[in-house]
Amino acid sequence: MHSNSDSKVLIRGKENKGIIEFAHKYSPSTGGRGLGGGGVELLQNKKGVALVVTLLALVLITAMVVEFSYGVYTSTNSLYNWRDSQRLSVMANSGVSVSVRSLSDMLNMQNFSYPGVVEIPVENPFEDFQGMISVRIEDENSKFNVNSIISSNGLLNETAFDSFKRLLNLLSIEEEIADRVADWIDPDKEARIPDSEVNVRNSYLSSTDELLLINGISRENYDKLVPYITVYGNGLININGAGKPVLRCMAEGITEELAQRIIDYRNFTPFEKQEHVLRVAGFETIIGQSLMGRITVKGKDFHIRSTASSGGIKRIIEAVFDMSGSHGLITYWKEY
Ligand SMILES: [Ca+2]
Repeated sequence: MHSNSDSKVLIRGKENKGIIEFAHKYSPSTGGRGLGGGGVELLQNKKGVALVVTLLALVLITAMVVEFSYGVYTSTNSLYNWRDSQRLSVMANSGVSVSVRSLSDMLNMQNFSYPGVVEIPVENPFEDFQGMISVRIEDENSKFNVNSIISSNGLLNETAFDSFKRLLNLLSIEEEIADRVADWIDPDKEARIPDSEVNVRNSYLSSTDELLLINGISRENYDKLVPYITVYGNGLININGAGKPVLRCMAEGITEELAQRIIDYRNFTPFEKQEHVLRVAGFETIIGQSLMGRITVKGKDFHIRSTASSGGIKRIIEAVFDMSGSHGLITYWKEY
């Protein structure tokens, strides 16, 4: 499915003499490509060259500290061609660093973040490296936070719970999954449905993978659900990035057409305040009002996946950064 939503990306990067600003507009006809659904837009473009400049600068800097990390990599990668592997690791790290810096600049500069997902593949970033660095930045606030169905006092958050059930319905997944997840998270042992309190964790999910441990959640259901959910963030949904099912699950009356109007609106001009949703036709009254306090226009937690590959070897870093402070704070890190 192709999508023409979210066609603008704003990236700032540092270059020798100071901060320069890159503002790129990608139209679907000139290379922006969408994977559809869930705000999963893949933006491929020739203008990604701007990122190359930033990447190159960082790659050069990090190359200088390669020697420092030799010790670590000789022990963990002794079976590999460790030099190549280490080089890719440095590249992947550079991708993460560039992403965090760009995000930080962007978030400090403006009071909104847009779009929900950006993916920029960079081929042969510099002369001496034949390979690919691909960075994918995803706003976790563009998804539904499954942890939000249980409030911090341990009780059900009815509004969020209803949203979760609607999301499941929209994805053709049995609604009782919501009960199972609620019992998995809530501290009590009162089963909402038979066996939903058996072998449960009774605490918040630390990753979406944990859903696979819950009785009744099949791999198939998980795969359908996972693009639209998160365990990070404050439970507020970023209307500048949320995909259609996430927008729709927020309130009963949000039809496919109304959700599309939000997407069309933000494509034209991203929302700068939550109240601006009231400007979208159909949201002026009760539906729009019901969203106040439940939505945001700025992401807080961002998932970054940086892949460096060359000659059949690949290094991937997946990380989540809390960007609410002046610098990104790592809340998750995996390298493989
Ligand atoms: Ca429980």
